[in-house]
Amino acid sequence: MKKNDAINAVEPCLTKPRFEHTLRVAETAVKLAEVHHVSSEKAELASIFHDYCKYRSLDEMRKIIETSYLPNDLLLYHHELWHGPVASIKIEEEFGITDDEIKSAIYYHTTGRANMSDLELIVFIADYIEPGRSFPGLEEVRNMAKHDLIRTAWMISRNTINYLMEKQNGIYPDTFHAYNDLTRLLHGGSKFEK
Ligand code: DGI
Ligand code: FE
Ligand code: FE
Repeated sequence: MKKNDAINAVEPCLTKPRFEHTLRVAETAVKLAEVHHVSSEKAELASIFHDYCKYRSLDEMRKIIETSYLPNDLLLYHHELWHGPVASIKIEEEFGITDDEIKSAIYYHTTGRANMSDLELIVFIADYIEPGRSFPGLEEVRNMAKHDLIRTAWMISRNTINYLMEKQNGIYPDTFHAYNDLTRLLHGGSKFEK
């Protein structure tokens, strides 16, 4: 699917600020893809669709989770976690996007998971560091993204878990799996367990 067709498909489904966020994520992801030698076409398409289902009704998303291969345990957690997995299904159904790398970068953009591909890392990171975001500590994460995708994703995972715990929110298992896996990659298995 061409970039402009994707943008035109997504725009009517999003609010203006969310659409602008989407364009900034795509731009950020393309830059990261170039630096880290990942397909910038895939990074761009995955980013354009990453929040495609953000405003689907909860009933529609619930039904899709119940009747597709998506794991039902998503329903036990905050509905904020549903839009990525649901979008990975919808883009295939509606636009014939079957590329598993693109689909899983969209699927896991909110939580991450263990064993993330470079494309998954890039969309996960771009969503967090795009230039419209601003909060303490973000500059450090932005600078790291130019050099080290693993360390950057680890910082994001750590920040997200800290934030969720502070708010006394539930934490989806993949969010922890991402953090643990990235910690092992950074520090090695044995050290991690000490
Ligand atoms: O869709 P965006 O707003 O661009 O960003 P996103 O899809 O990364 O995340 C949406 C929210 O989901 C964000 O506030 C953090 C939250 N989140 C991430 N992991 C978890 C989570 N919320 C819960 N309850 N549990 C998680 O594991
Ligand atoms: Fe999102
Ligand atoms: Fe987003």
